[in-house]
Amino acid sequence: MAKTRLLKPKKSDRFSFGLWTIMNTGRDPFGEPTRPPIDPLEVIVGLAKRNVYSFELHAEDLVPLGTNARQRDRLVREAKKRMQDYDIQCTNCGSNCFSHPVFKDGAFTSNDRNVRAFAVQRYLHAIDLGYELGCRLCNLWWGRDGLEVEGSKDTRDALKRLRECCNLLTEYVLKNYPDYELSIEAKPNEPRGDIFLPTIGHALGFIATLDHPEKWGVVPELAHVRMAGLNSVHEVAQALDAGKLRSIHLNSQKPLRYDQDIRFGAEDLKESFFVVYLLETSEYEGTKSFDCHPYRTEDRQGVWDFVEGNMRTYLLLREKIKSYQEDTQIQRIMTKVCGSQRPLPSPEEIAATTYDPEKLLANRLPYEKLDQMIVELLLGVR
Ligand SMILES: [Mn+2]
Repeated sequence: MAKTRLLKPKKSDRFSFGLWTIMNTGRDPFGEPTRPPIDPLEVIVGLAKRNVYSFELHAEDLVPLGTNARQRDRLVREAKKRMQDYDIQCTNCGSNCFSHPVFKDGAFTSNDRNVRAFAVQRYLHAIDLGYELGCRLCNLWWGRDGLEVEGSKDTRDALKRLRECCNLLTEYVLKNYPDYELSIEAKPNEPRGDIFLPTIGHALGFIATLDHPEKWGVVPELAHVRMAGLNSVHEVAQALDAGKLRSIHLNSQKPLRYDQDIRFGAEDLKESFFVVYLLETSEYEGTKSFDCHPYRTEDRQGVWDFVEGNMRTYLLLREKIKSYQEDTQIQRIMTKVCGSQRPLPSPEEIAATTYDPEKLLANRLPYEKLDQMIVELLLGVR
């Protein structure tokens, strides 16, 4: 009974889904769609009814490219009505500058100046739309800003172009919506052979070079980190440490493969646990957003099983934090081994002290025991 209650999401859990995740039809590079598309308005209602706090979107998910102004306003009205009737927020509105063939060689880094301007315009419209929907974040996943042919773009130019476009967006929000924020979602590759700013670390370094770095944050996606063979816990931790975590895209992925976008926790429970641990034990107050899609084998019912599964796994892992923190054996090892956070002495004092490496070496590091206890805790036997 108690367990079932634990697994029921609440609005206060601040879960979120991209509209595109539910609208995914199972199409992949080798096969046609396996299920009919779901209307975005229906997705908003379906998520709200399952106690999802908010949705994210690319403006084009709701307002396809080429929609006239009257149609656009009607769609926005319809969306807002459902948001109000069913109590769901919008917390990120980006733009899809990767699906249309015009963006075949990138958006912000296209070699064609007019394509770059068009991409900026798409984002300006997305910011307007997001604002109307009550959202205050525009997350940029630029998708095709990368290359296959190294000679086709000088990366120094590409970075200058990215910077120019990002600065234009900042100028626009500062002028029109001062409380709006922007963020970068890094990905190493796919759909391009290489994508610019492949990791959160790259994005943080780049943000420091913008006109208004304070307006910019990052949105790590766990699968993108694992595609690069990196540690997603460390990427999220670095974003937190920099005070730059604006949202997070939770999902799962076998490392070093194509973008699998699997349900959260499905492939890597222990790493997922430590991501949840970071989010729940830090000051982070943003949404916990799922950016993945149902297996291609699912039908419409399976899409909602997928939605519920993501949230259930998060809630179960969150519940394990308490057991982790209250497990006296685990905590005893942690306190003993993980050491003190007391600052080091001055360089003069360090230089003058005698350190005996043999003696230091004698300190036991029972990591085998620690990790096994964590495994057993996650498996429910502690
Ligand atoms: Mn994402």
